[in-house]
Amino acid sequence: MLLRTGAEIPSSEITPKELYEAFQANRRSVLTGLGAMGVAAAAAGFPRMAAAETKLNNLVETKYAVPDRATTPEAKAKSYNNFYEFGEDKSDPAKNAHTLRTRPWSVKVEGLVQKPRTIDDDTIAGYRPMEQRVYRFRCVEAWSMVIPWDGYPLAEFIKAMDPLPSAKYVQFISLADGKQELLPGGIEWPYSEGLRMDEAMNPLTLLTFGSYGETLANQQGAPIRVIVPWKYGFKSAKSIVTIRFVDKQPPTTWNELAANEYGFYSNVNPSVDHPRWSQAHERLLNSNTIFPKYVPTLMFNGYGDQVASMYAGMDLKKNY
Ligand SMILES: Nc1nc2c(c(=O)[nH]1)N[C@H]1C(S)=C(S)[C@@H](COP(=O)(O)O)O[C@H]1N2
Ligand SMILES: [Mo]
Repeated sequence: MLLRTGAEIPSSEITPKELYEAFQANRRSVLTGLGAMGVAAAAAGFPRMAAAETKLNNLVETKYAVPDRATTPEAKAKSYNNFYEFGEDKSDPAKNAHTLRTRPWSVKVEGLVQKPRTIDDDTIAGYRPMEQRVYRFRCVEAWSMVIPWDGYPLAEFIKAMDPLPSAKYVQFISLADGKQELLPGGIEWPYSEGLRMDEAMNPLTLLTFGSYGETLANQQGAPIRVIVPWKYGFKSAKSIVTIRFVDKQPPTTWNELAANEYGFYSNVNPSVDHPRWSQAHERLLNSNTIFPKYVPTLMFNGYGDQVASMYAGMDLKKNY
């Protein structure tokens, strides 16, 4: 019915105006992408209309809150970032990432998958209604933020992509076109990360398009990233251009750079210290006070109930 154009029933009469406009703006990409299913999802809650940090509509609240900690102020979350493509200081990405062109954007889905394809980010975003999830996001340098991330479970997208049974891992590759970024030396670009298939399919793993109810800021990895809340921050690749299904553990940027410091799994684990610092405590970046507040770090970042079973029988000191 939504597809009916022309005289008989203007779509504007059967959908809220805002949704109608978003729908019109995105219809072409939706139609060429996932077909009728995508259109249905778009009607259910089309998430974005324009570039840079526009409001997301029809967010669904989920149960993944972190009730014991205050939400990090939005300004902090968007000015204290790691995005090495745009510089090495925490303040660099917010200053430098304006050169990132997030539109148009497309993601290649390739490797061990029924039908390799290239999909634009609007189509991917419109595929399911967005959920807002408040996560305790934990960086490896022993600090944490509590950020409401907006997206939907990566599992939903993976199922739709129909990977082959031989696909055991998912690799995420970030943009590095050499013109939009600074790409400092010492790191082999593009940034690459990966998850085991069961980790990628865990309902906590979020395909992320926004935070605080808005589309992602460039420095947060716009327009599309993942959030893996029970792992250290570097597992959550930003500005993804390729999602590749593979049969072997894929190479990952930090592991290649310093394997003794950064493992493939990188589950938050207070009993495994980083060679250069303890990981037993974390500094809360959830207030703007000048006195840092430290709290004990929780195994799996507090998400053990949802994820611990995936590592049953594994030595997490060896598989750090
Ligand atoms: N492409 C890319 N993704 C990346 C990084 C990066 O440098 N490049 N840094 C990682 C690290 S170390 C962290 S802690 C988080 C930071 O995410 P945030 O800036 O949104 O808090 O992004 C991760 N994803
Ligand atoms: Mo990090």
